[in-house]
Amino acid sequence: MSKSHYSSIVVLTGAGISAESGIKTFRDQGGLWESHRLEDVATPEAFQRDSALVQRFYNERRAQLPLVEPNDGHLALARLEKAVPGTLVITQNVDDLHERAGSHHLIHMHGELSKARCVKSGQLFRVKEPLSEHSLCTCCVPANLLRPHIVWFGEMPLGLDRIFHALAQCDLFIAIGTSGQVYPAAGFVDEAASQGAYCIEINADNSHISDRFDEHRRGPASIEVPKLVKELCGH
Ligand code: BV8
Repeated sequence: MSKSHYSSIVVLTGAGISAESGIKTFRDQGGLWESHRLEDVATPEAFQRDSALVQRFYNERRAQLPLVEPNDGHLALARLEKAVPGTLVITQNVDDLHERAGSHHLIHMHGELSKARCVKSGQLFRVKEPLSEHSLCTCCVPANLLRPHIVWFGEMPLGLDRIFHALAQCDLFIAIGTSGQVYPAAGFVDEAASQGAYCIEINADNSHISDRFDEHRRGPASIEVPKLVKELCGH
């Protein structure tokens, strides 16, 4: 197995890596935002205004998780982590396909569908049945509301200190299946490039940040990611 000459690899994934598993992206044809206005379901104000609608939006997406499987793109990234221990996957996705594929060095910077959070204590709970506007925590007395453990627009993404530390010292940055429209994730390539990392974009199409990359691999993630991983670690 050829040893990858990169020792510190940061991978940023977006909805495009889960598309071939059957999870809708946000901005492609028939994407999630077409059936829901962003402002109506993915902001704290939306949750204040109509928590039943927001809970329903996330219940719908959470219900998909047991019906979908990781694809060859997710599985290839898990192989890369085994071959190059200095690999970190940062995902904007809130599905559980990376962990189910076997990735361990993983940061869900926009939260996770499978978890709910106490609005007061911040404690996390695994979601076992659909949430409603009446769902309550078991960590407070009296109990407080549970919200989806999702980072909404205007909220602070998770793990940013670990993320910026990794970006500052990686020698390879790979973005997979992201349109580069949402910040601060869309700016990660600039952080990596500014300290000399080699930057590769894998996407079915052009993105808003394609011009920031040294190399582009146009095609579906389930084909292009295994190809790149094979070049990096021989299998
Ligand atoms: C923050 C969870 C401060 C929700 C998400 C004005 C007012 C208020 C805020 C802002 C503003 N202007 C800018 C902002 C900041 C804002 C922002 O960027 N807004 C955008 C819309 C302009 N960002 C925030 O509010 C963030 N917080 O800024 O806090 C701060 C700032 C700096 C430092 C610290 C703190 C919080 C953003 C998080 C929002 N939550 N998700 C949910 O999932 O319901 S974002 C949401 O979009 C998802 O996470 C999704 O992953 C993400 C990005 O979308 P993509 O993943 O890129 O998916 P998309 O559909 O767009 O693209 C799919 C791509 O895949 C395409 O390129 C397509 O070609 C490709 N593709 C498709 N199929 C395939 C494929 N590629 C390969 N193979 C295939 N088969």
